[in-house]
Amino acid sequence: MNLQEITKKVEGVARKAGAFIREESKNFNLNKVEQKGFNDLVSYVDKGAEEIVVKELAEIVPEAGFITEEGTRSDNNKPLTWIVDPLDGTTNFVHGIPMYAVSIALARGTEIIVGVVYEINLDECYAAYEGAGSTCNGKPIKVSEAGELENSLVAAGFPYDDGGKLDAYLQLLKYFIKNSHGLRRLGSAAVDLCYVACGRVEGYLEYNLQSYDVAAGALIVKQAGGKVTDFSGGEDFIFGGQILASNSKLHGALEKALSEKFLQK
Ligand code: 2AM
Ligand code: CA
Ligand code: CA
Repeated sequence: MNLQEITKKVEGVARKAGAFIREESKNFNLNKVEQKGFNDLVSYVDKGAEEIVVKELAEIVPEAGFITEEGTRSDNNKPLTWIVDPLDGTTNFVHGIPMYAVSIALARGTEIIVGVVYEINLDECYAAYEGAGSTCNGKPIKVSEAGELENSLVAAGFPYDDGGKLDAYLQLLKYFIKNSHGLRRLGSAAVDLCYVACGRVEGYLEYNLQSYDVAAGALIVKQAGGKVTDFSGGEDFIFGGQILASNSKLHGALEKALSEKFLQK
């Protein structure tokens, strides 16, 4: 099977897991959850979606290993590895905010060669494979053309483990609030990245993330003409826990702000 065929099949898998999550969201009730135990129900939906994904991916490329958030399968010493977050944006899901996604990537070594993100409630399936450009529901997408921070919208995540640098990070975010069209906190790293890819936002940054949060989305940004680095401009953004994604044109300005207001603090 070639990468194009694999990507098509992975889109089907993401949509299937997404349909399961969408169905579960209809029965979702915070009071009921508290009785059952908050984490149990969430992990039931996350794990249920992951089981669907893992079973189907294993049939598409049987020789590939897995890195998955819920640990349904873990086997990351193969030449090819599936990197899976079955539900990215769990806090949104729990609170009934309809922005969450299924994220699936295929890596060759540490290089991502296929990425699919399905934003469940908008029914938007983003996909890319090595060298082919990015699509949303089959149509080509491109990053935006804006080159100035003053004409840009920036998305950022707030770290759950701030590494003792939350004050510096908030100063950086304050700079973006004051000098751009605005700042957004969408709550799903996978969706943030796809919004850079399709031009809804010009830049996105977050730290203390895991590979399964960003692997698929990072390829989708790059194949849509964007740029993705770690906070220092390097390549360690899948496993390194820091990600800066942009439409390329804005990257320098974002990197400069990060360096001056965060890294040097
Ligand atoms: P998740 O929904 O799969 O947990 C939002 O800032 C991003 O951070 C999401 O992609 C989210 O992925 C991730 N994240 C990491 N740690 C988290 C936590 N403790 N609670 C919620 N989201 C977390
Ligand atoms: Ca995640
Ligand atoms: Ca998750």
